[in-house]
Amino acid sequence: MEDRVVVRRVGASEALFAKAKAVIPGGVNSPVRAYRAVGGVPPFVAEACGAEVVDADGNRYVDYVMSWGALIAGHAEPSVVAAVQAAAARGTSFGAPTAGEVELAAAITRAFPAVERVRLVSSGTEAVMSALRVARAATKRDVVVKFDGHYHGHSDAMLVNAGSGLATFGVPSSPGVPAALAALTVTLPFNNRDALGAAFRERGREIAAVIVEPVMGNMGVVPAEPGFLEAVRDETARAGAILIFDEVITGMRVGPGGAQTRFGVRPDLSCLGKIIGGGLPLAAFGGRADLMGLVAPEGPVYQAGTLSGNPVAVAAGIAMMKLLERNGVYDDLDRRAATLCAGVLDAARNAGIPLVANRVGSMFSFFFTGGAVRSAADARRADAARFARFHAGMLERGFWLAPSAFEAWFLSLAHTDEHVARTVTAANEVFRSS
Ligand code: KE4
Repeated sequence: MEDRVVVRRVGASEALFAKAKAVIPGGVNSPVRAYRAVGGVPPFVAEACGAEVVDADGNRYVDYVMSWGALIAGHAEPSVVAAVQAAAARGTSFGAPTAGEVELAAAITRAFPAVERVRLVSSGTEAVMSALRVARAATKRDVVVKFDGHYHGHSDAMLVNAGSGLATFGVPSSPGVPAALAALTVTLPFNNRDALGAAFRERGREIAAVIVEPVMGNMGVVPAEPGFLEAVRDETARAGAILIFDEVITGMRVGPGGAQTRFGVRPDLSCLGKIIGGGLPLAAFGGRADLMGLVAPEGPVYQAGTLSGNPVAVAAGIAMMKLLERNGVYDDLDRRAATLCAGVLDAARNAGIPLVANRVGSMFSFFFTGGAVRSAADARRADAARFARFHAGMLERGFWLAPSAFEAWFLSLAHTDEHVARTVTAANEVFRSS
């Protein structure tokens, strides 16, 4: 079978990128979008519908980024668009409480039993920053623990790399983060119960919180090993530290109640985002009523936001949560994701290319490596150059993948069996030609 000759026009995106770089740092409003990890000019999106995006040159792609996981129902989902249009026509922001915020907060507490009360914010970063502040206030401790490769937004306390030893304090991973602040963040290897135990033996009484992506999605997908989340839960409970699940990706992605429901581990606080905002700027932090009672104006922990609970974003979130209450939604997503992963793995095996897939529900990623990927260190050993070639080949064939080996693929309810079959066929062509 001859490979299809693909000629992708890029002139409009190239011109837009040149203009953008004159007025926006790197030409983008979030770094990963600049395609620096894979090379080439980032296509500028003109529009999207369902599972497909169209770029400024008119090229059409099947989308597996789906706004970094937010669009589990697909682009421009009709009920979400209608809700947004109706809300906007009633006014776009009031800076005052609205009935919609109460409805969305109630829907979130129904979906996540550990979230007894919730505060709506505008980004995952803001949700994490606020949850950490609550945990530090509640425990009167300063040290927070995160895991290597886990990403929790760009607040200073979270832009920290591992220190020299496993349980030593961190070093800034970005200029502008004070060393004194980074020193309050301990970074541990994920899925390593020995390192976890050592950190709590050495510093347990200083630890305010452990924050974890219950399924790591920011080094590619790396699930927690069986028993690891339970071990984190036990260590934090024993030390009087707060367990924070960062479910900005996994919340409503890996099941109707997120990872905490899927895996049966109850965090003290949860951070949510992406899906619960239906693709608009909305996120949330919530959890135990006693902890959330510390949040102003009820308690002394200050947290605020001009656009928090924005009525247009809330309308999108309500429509999305209603849509995900439909029966069988997750079974379809999981089945299609499993079919896609199996097909791509078969194609790689037939081409003699070492490839590993990690998947939880409809979030998954492929690593160009022969061995298991159980940690960020394992993920870093994968062949990123080969991923970049794969990314370019798929883009040329009309498939929109995250421009980094360290991101997840996301399926949506708008992806069909035909989209999946075409994706496997394209992967087969790319593997055979690279
Ligand atoms: P935002 O501030 O970007 O809304 O959320 C930060 C965040 C928090 N927690 C987790 C687990 C996250 O994955 C994120 C953001 N995810 C990235 C993609 N992996 C957003 C994409 C980007 O940074 O452009």
